[in-house]
Amino acid sequence: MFIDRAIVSFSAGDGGDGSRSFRREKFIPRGGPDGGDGGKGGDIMLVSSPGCQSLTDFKYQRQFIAENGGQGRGKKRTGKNGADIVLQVPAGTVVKTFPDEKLIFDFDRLGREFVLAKGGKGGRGNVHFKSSVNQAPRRMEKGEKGEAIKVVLELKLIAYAGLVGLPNAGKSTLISKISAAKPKIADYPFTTLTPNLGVVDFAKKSMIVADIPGILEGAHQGEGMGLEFLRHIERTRVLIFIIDASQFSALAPLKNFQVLENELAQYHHQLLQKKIMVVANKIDLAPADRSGIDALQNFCRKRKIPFVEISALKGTNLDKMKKILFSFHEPV
Ligand SMILES: Nc1nc2c(ncn2[C@@H]2O[C@H](COP(=O)(O)OP(=O)(O)OP(=O)(O)O)[C@@H](O)[C@H]2O)c(=O)[nH]1
Ligand SMILES: [Mg+2]
Repeated sequence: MFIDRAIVSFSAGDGGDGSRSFRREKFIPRGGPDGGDGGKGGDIMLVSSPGCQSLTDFKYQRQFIAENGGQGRGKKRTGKNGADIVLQVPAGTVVKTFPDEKLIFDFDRLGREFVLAKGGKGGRGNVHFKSSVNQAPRRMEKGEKGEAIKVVLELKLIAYAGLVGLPNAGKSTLISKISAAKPKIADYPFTTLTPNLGVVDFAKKSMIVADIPGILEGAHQGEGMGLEFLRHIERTRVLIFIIDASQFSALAPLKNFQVLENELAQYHHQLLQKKIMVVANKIDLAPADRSGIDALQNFCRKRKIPFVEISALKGTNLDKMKKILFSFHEPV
């Protein structure tokens, strides 16, 4: 199962209380204060690590509580520090506040660490409070409370390119032909419900391409699958627009492109600052009158957008398409 979102509570450990204690030794009848400090509460830390690919673990455990610090004790003994909890998340995870979803931290690459909830400091024992006027202080401090926070963890796929298209355009068919991914393909809209990633190889290079659910007009307002899926292409460098150019398409190719472009712009205008290419698919079923396809091609030429006609089903022009795609490629 592909899990890309989880709501989780984290509570760091409380600091241990400082101790109130006085020396009691045989030959020291009125011993001074010797209460030690409380230990620190355990922190909760997240780390983006290569071993972790999804947020599945957080689906089964939605609450994490770190250990409290131990109490200080007599003879100036400090309480034990509570153990930290270190949790792994995949690179591409963002942490947001719950429920207003403000960004707290972005694990934009491997090896990043973030202390999500800090353990409370231990309280000081009475040994610290001795003064010239108070030789036998009864004062000690309580340990601080550990931080507690409820957050949204969200995994954004880090694919190099994302396939965007209306439902049924042939996105899943395409990724199944250019990579080893085996997504569900069917002749009805919204076959794809969660993104599929595929590794595409070409000329000894490879890149990750994401097949996402189809985008409908009104998607940015929550139509169809709503915003759920647009999230997944926020991080790609390239957007591949898949346009159904067959005679059975309900929309003219250029109109089709404009609907998609408009939805992306409404969702987040920066999406359109990515590099894009346009792929007219199902060319094996192109209408006899090619004027609709030509209109899209001319439009792309004017805007200097690479354009290619393919048949994902028949495998036509897939190398040509990959060649264009890899011409965008730069090391990441
Ligand atoms: N003739 C023809 N049919 C195609 C081509 N590409 C895809 N199809 C068919 O179009 C239908 C939809 O294909 P999918 O790959 O599931 O489309 P999708 O864009 O992933 O659809 P959603 O996941 O629902 O958004 C299937 O019946 C495919 O066989 C093509 O190049 N030519
Ligand atoms: Mg699909």
